[in-house]
Amino acid sequence: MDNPDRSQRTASVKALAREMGFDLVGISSAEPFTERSQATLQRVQEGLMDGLPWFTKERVSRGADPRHILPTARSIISLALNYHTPSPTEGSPMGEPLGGRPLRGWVARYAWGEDYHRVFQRKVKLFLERLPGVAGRPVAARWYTDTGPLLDRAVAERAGVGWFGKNTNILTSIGSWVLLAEVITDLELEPDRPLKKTCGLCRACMDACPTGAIVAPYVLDNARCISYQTIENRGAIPREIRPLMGDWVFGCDICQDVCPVNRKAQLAREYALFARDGERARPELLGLLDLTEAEFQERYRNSAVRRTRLSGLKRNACVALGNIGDRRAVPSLARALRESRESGLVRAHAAWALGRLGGAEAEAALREALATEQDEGVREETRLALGEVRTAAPH
Ligand code: B12
Ligand code: SF4
Ligand code: SF4
Repeated sequence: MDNPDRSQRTASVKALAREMGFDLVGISSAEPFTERSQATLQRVQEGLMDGLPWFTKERVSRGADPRHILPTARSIISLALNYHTPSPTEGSPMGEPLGGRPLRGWVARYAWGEDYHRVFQRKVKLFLERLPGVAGRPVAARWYTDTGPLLDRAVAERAGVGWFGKNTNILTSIGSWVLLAEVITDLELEPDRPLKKTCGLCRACMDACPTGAIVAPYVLDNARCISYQTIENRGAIPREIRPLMGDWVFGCDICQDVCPVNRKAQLAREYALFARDGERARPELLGLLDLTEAEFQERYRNSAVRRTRLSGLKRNACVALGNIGDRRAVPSLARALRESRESGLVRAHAAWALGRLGGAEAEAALREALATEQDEGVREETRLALGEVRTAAPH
């Protein structure tokens, strides 16, 4: 039977969430997420989450039951924030005109503006300050976005915010360009029903993924995903993955770009998530190779891009330059191979890119490096690159 108090309270909580600027809001019960947690534990067991040492079975088990986190939990408020901001290549007023000249990479859309963790933090803080007023009593609450033990997507699914796509993202009525957060509370709220939508026969994302990371519908092999390799991997990118990465230097949006659900995706309203300039979305790659630590810290001060660190970003820029295949990059890559003393990771990937680009100048740089390089890993990459440099087609 309907409970008018509960209905009224739920409507007020949802209205408050919308007032705070959240694009979608739904309510889930605080019952354990048994099915989705078991699927996740199985993925961990099968090695599909390998490379994420913090993503442990204990973490999944803790997140499986919201009452492990808040013993008095009754409901979870699932919140979504639209980050479908215009691409600078689509004529955004903020985007500089992108001619064919500079060599540029791509940053995934979610990282174009201010770090979304910070944006959520500001908004949820206000929401929590006003929640007791709406509820008519003090409220016990814990909230997370991304970094908590809860499965953000499983919460959104149960709260009817969206449904799982085969690319494992949550798709919604306004597109899949949404970031998720949730507030676990001791408030009794009226749960929403999960949506009945599915991908149907579509498999566009699976066919478009360049690395074959979506190994089956709803199953991602983390280690094959460009997003993992460019953001989370702290070491060398496997040689067989590098040529498949195109010009992505932070994250990857291909499986969302091709998704038909996004053809009608609404544009974001949250200004903090917009790219301040074209460089945020399409950084100039030779410039990235020359960044100092201080410049990196300054430029990405409030950005999610910091997560990959300077050496990771330079590593990714080397791979992108190797894939773009324009020999104007050779002098900068040669300099990175010679002068990136602090990072064997950058030198190794610069060697790889030089091998891909080929030509006399690239070969000379590789030979010079082999004569002086001390790090055995970099020496091996340099030797392999020299083997390729002779066969690389001129551009
Ligand atoms: C680890 C992680 C990653 C890893 C691993 C991805 C992965 N497989 O989970 C890496 C670094 C690769 C990654 C990449 C990205 N991520 Co991420 N990531 C996470 C994190 C921290 C945990 C995800 C998790 O629990 N994975 C465990 C696996 C097993 O879950 P899963 O793949 O979703 O599998 C589920 C479904 O398959 C479902 N399922 C299983 N069988 C079946 C069968 C059917 C029929 C159905 C319907 C469903 C279903 O159950 C599983 C468990 O819930 C979450 C934040 C959080 N705390 O939840 C963000 C999160 C998932 N990431 C997010 C984003 C934005 C991204 C990227 C788009 C970023 C980018 N542009 O580069 C990519 C997308 C890649 C992709 N195709 O998924 C958002 C997703 C928002 C959304 N709309 O879905 C989240 C929720 C962060 C946030 N708070 O907004 N991510
Ligand atoms: S983010 Fe890119 S690499 Fe990862 S599954 Fe999607 S298309 Fe594949
Ligand atoms: S591209 Fe097709 S299969 Fe993949 S998530 Fe979108 S609708 Fe589903």
